[in-house]
Amino acid sequence: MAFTLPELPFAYDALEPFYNKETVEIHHGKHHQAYVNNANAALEGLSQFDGMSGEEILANLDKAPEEKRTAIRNNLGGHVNHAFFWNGLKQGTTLGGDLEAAIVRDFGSVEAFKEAFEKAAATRFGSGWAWLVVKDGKLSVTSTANQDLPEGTPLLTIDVWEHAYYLDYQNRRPEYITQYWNIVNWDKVAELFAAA
Ligand code: MN3
Repeated sequence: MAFTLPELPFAYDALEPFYNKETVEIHHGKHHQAYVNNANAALEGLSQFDGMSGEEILANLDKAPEEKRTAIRNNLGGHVNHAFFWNGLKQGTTLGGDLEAAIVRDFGSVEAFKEAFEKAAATRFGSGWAWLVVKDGKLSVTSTANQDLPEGTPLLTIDVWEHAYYLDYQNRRPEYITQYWNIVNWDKVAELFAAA
């Protein structure tokens, strides 16, 4: 078994001017590809994971030899998180319907949700991800370090590794986070919420 780099669900320049072509090309073609390659190398010969999804393998890391676990967690986690991230990006969608109602119910307002998400993304020290997740029907915001996955079912994520924004925003992570709202694929988030 081997994981492969998924094709992007949009053209490399589809997120401009908020997320530019060169950033997407390097982020997908170099960074994400490296996670795929390194995950495959770490998993080589581990037939106990045959047929499992990336998420399933990560949930069963104790079945891997101890010396392989860190490499699998970091690199397979990197692959799973980036695949999820790309699927959540698109320009021109809007938040509405049951998802908006649930956000208002659980955060008080859409603005309060956005503030909580931006804060989680801005205050994640070093490299990691901020998330909107649903667990037992309730929405919440969280963040994870490195390439760790969140608890609960992820609906939306932002990559706050420096490689995700440095070409476009240099050290200005808060500006990248604010601009991110222009490229959230709310249709995908609503679809994931309905399925959860
Ligand atoms: Mn990244």
